[in-house]
Amino acid sequence: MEKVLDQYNSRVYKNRKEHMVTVNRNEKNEIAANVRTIPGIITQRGCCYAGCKGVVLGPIKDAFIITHGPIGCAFYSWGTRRHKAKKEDGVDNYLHYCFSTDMQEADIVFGGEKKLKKAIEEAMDLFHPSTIMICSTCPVGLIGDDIHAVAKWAEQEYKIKCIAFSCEGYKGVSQSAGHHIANNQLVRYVIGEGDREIKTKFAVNILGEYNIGGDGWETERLLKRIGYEVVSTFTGDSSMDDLKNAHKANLSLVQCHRSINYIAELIETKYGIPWMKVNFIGVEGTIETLKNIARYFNDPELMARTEAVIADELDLIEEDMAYYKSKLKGKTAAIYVGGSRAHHYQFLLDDLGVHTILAGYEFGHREEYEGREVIPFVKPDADSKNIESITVQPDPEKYHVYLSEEDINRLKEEKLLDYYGGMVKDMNDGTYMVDDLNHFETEEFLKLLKPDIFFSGIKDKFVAQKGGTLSRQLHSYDYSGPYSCFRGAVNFARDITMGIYTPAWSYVKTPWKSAPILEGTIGGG
Ligand code: CFM
Ligand code: HCA
Repeated sequence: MEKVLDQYNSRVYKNRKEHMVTVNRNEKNEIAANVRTIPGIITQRGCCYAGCKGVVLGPIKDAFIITHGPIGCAFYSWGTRRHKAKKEDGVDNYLHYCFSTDMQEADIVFGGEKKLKKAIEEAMDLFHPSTIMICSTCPVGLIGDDIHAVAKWAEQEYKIKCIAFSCEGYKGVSQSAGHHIANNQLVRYVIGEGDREIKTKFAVNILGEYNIGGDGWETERLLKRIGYEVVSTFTGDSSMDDLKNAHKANLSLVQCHRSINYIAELIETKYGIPWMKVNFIGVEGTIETLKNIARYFNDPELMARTEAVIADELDLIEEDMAYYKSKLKGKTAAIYVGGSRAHHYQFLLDDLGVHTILAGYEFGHREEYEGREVIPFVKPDADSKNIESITVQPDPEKYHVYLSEEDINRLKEEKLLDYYGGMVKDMNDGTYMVDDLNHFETEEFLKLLKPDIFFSGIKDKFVAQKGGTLSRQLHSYDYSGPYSCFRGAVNFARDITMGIYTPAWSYVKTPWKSAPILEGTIGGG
């Protein structure tokens, strides 16, 4: 770490040092996170608009989203995230479209509301959507267009739902602010409006699952196989009608905590529906999650069905997983992604014998690294008076994590009972956590640590590969997926085995490894 930091001037050194931790599980592992990136540093982070429009709202298939602003923001958030959606009878699907007001200089000077209204008129003429969402980009906030007034006008004029999101890119320090804005509006204007009939007593919402590469479909298939009813998924392959009915579920399952914790907590406060942190990435992680959910409902038949489905799904993948593990065991990985996958994917890598030596989030908050302080308590089973599960939660009203006795004992033994939820408890001593890893640090850490694979995104993938390190995108899964649950684990294992064993790496001869970098002069005609 010092070798990387030493190359900075003293101010940057001081700042960046606080974002780096060498894991020592006997200590607190405090890390600076969710704070502003120093201007001039090439960060991988995105903006508030990306978090709101791109991440949370983007996957809702029948929401007609208008990006209000100059064309760039709409264009660069068009179709890159691979949140998939199926055609559904009677439900519009706008996912392949990209709508924008394409503001010009005159709109910036004289105001863009007229153009926004015109865009809505055009949308109504051509597509007749029942929901329009308006998302602001930076200039809209700067010139003060009142998108909320325009939304009200559209609702009256066309008798549709129109929701405005003031998610100007500059708000906050990353995508994270945009998640919050999207979550608030969905709770305020969408959830609670439906009156769908719920057929089972095991009705769940899947929150923080955006169906990247089909992950949500795989999770839903598994849950339905066991006997759960999935009321809504926020927001992968979702329709407005699904989201409107979220308050009808018995339990919310939270896959990506970072982007959706606000909705989980607000649904709990407003409708009394508890939520539980889950993880469907990794074989062991999925098994533990399925058992935890069954424990929550505390129904013997559901429990038996869970065990049976786990056994069957395992049976189907065991041979493949063993083969890939034999190819991957002992390899090392570095992971740098948004706000949850840098943790979740460590479970899947563990299943394959791959050690994670460096991990970091673009915009995770401190609790995603350090975990939350928890107060353990035993939840007695009301019916049988048996102690069925042990609940660990920092705030009994808000945070529900159901753990087995085995888990509790392990946590006790490892002196980790005081913290729950962050990635640090799942990392080994001597590995590194680096927050908001920038381009310079990426190259330096890759040179020093030489992981066999670097999981990241589009902005740094090719820099890594040109330097001879395999890189797979953990945002979009390149062109692959699903990676969730049991079958997804095999897809993932296959993809990284192919990547590591491709003969291409023997042909990568970076010039700087054999000769000094060319020097020359610029100019002179
Ligand atoms: Fe949650 Fe996500 Fe992630 Fe995220 Fe994202 Fe994404 Fe991500 Mo890219 S919601 S925090 S804002 S799991 S878009 S589907 S891959 S950075 S780790
Ligand atoms: C975003 C979206 C992103 C970007 C991925 C990447 C995604 O942050 O705005 O940088 O490769 O998953 O599509 O995180």
